[in-house]
Order: sequence, then C-alpha cells, then structure tokens
Amino acid sequence: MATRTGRALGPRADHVRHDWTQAEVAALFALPFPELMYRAQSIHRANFDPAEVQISTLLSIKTGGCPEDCAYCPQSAQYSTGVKAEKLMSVDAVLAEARAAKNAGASRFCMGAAWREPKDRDLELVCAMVEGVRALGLESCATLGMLQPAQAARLKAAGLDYYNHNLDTSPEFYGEIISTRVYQDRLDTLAAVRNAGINVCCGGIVGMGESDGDRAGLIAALASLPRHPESVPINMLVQVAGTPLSDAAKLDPLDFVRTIAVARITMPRAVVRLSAGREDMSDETQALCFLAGANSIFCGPKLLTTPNPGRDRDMRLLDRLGLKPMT
Ligand code: SAM
Ligand code: DTB
Ligand code: SF4
Repeated sequence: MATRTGRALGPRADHVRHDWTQAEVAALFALPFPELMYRAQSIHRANFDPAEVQISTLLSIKTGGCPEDCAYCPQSAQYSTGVKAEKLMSVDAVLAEARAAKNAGASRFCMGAAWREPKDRDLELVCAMVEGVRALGLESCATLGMLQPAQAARLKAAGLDYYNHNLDTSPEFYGEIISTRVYQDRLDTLAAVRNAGINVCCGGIVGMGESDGDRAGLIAALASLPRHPESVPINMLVQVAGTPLSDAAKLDPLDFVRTIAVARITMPRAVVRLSAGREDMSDETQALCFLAGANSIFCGPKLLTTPNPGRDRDMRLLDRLGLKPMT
C-alpha cells in the first residue's frame, strides 16, 4: 500500500482503528510532548506530504437568528452578541464570493447557515449554490444543521462534496453546552450524510471549560465512528461577548497542539483542520499544530462572523514554514 505521494506505509500507519476507548485516547494525551509529537509526525508523514496544507474558504450564507442555544455561538438568537439576523443570501451573491475565493487560490468553498435544520425550500437554493460552486471547479462543502436522509440525498444529487457537522465535545460534557438537541441527533445526521455518499467533515471545539478527559472523549467519539470523517476540524473556542462562554478559562496552547496530535494519531488518513481560533494564536503555536499533523486551514479575513487572519499574514506564515497549498 502506498500513499498519494507514493511512499510505502509502515504497518502501524496502515492500521486504522475504529474502537478507540476514552482511556486509550487519554493515555495518548498524557504522553511526554516529544513522544506525542514524534508519533503524530510519523503517522502524518506516512499518509500525507507534510509540506502540503489544504485551503478552504468559508462564507456565512445565512447569518444569525438561530433558535439553538449552543453556548459558544454568536449566532444564537438567545444571546445578545450584536450579530444581526439576516436572510439567506441570493445564489448569485454566493457565487460571486465563490469566484473570488477561487481566484484567491482556495480549493474548497464552505457555506455555513445558522439553522437548526434546513427547510425544504431553502435546501433547493443551497442545491443551486452547490451546483454553481462545482461549475467553478471548486470542491463544495455545506454546514446547515441537522439533516434528514432525504435532504442529504438531495444535496448529494446536487453534487455536494463535503458536509460539516461537528460532535463539538465529549458525550458527557455536551449537555453543559447545548440543550436544544442531543448527541444522538448529531450522530444521526452524520449517518445520513455518510449513507448519502457525501464526505464527512466532523470535529469539535476545545477551550470551552471541558476537562482533559472530555477532550479525550471527543477524539474517542470521532475516532470510533464507523468510518472516520474525511476532514476533522479542531476549533479553539473564539470567545464572543454575550455568549455564556465569553469568560471561559483560556486553554493552554500546548493542550490545543496535543489535541491536534491525538486527532492525527487516531485518524491517520483524515485531513485535520486547524480551524477557528487562529486569529489569537501565535505563528509559533500554529507552526506546532502543523508539526503535530494539522494539514488544513480556513483562509480569508472572516470565519462565519468572527475574524480570521488576513491572507497576507497566512501567506507569510506558510512561506516562512515552507508549506504549500494542497491541490
Ligand atoms: N448551524 C449549523 C450547526 O450548528 O450545525 C452550522 C453552522 S455552526 C456555526 C458550525 C460549527 O462552528 C459549530 O458546530 C461549532 O463547532 C463551530 N463554532 C461556532 N461558534 C464557534 C466559536 N465561537 N468558536 C469556535 N467554533 C465555533
Ligand atoms: C467548523 O468546525 N468551524 C467553522 C466551520 N466548521 C463552519 C466555523 C467556525 C465559526 C467560528 C465562529 C464564527 O465565526 O461565528
Ligand atoms: Fe445555531 Fe449552529 Fe450556532 Fe448552534 S452552532 S447556535 S445550531 S448556528
């Protein structure tokens, strides 16, 4: 068996497990930092070119006014965060943004909507957006909330490449963060997406006041899915004034790096995204994340509603590190 870059895989790198226990994952987190990084890098190199970073662009196609109560989220209508509720963007306006993203070098265009779940008439418009994005030669991704199997099938028919739906945290901590839907709802949506033949993008958020054990629980839940997500976004909480988590204790950046490394080790073939939270991260922390096996970022000055490093800072960083966009 060889990787996409033609190198042979060692026996350990070739073995993908789906039965990770929380205790086993916690033991990885507890390794001495050099040992953890060595293992993560070995597995990264056996499966990917470590100089390549996948670049995605994110657009909020429907902002704010969401009925859910996710404690981290500036778009929940239940918190006063200053985010205005807007209508779904027009197909033309979305495609103009997709064209700009393509010209700026993105390979994937992700469309996010602040919905609990899409209504059928809105889904038709999103399907038209997906068709347009693909016609530009970009990979398409959408994150629209919970999906029924028939809705996933419609998105697949429109050509959707990836669907993002996060587990967010461990099953045990989940109830502290969201009360308007349960963990099983998330697993059901992931199964609907998988069964429709769409690639799964699924990860979580750290820095929400969870314990070390909860971070292990999140990774164990992701790595125990029947098939690993193709893409695993690891978000550092972006603290937004007005949300219940605006004053959460800050996570040690090295614990964030550990989370990336453990995701890389347990899900060897997944593209691991160093997702939200880069705006407040030093270049050195981001460099450690790439060493730990992260190989994807969002580029562009805004995530959905919060700032992201500008293109210039990112291009300088990739340049300083000798990293290049994955094509
Ligand atoms: N409404 C849909 C949903 O929740 O499934 C899609 C959009 S939602 C904003 C997508 C993901 O963004 C959430 O699951 C969460 O992991 C992440 N996210 C939201 N707010 C965040 C924040 N303040 N910091 C870090 N990640 C955040
Ligand atoms: C994901 O895991 N992170 C992205 C994407 N999926 C949609 C969203 C991050 C949002 C950060 C808060 C905001 O900008 O509103
Ligand atoms: Fe709504 Fe998604 Fe934000 Fe939760 S994370 S409040 S579902 S937009």
